[in-house]
Amino acid sequence: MGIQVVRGDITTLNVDAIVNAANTSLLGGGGVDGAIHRAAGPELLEACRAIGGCPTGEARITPGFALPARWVIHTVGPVWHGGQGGDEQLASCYRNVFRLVRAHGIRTVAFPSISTGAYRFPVQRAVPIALAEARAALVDNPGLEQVVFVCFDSVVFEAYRSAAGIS
Ligand code: AR6
Repeated sequence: MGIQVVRGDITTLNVDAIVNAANTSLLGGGGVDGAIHRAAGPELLEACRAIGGCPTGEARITPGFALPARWVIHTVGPVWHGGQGGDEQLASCYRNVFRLVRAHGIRTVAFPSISTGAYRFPVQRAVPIALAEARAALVDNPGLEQVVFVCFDSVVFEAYRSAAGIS
């Protein structure tokens, strides 16, 4: 229940929804986006093509197809350019994902570390934003049971664990 921090590959998780760190085309890419498309199969690309893209800070939902997760929620994080501008866009990603979570009655959702890979958003800056939005969503949405942060590498894992107060 509540917030969980795990290390691993998000495509293997048995949750209602996994979140994809996509780009504005929604047509796939590297990193977690590539892994999710490979694991979900070609129908995911077709579903994304039909949506026709997603602006930075927004989110869109598709089925999970061959994934264990029933849904994929695609969001587009900001590219890091320095300064404060990206913080609000990153928070907006999480808020828009949680809006879809509520609308679809999703009880368990897993996130990758949005924007902190290819988009170079500093992990130490991204983690408190992610945790604050997750805590707010758990308070606001009684149907939401579990928010899992899935960390692919040890730097991200340690950043989440220390910020979440997990030893
Ligand atoms: N499970 C969980 N986390 C993963 C996995 C996985 N299978 N694979 C990578 N990560 P990134 P971004 C971690 O670059 O920074 C794509 O090309 C990774 O270690 O995937 O939002 C899109 O199409 C890092 O901690 O996403 C966009 O063009 C985190 O996921 C662009 O990259 C995010 O890294 C988006 O860049």
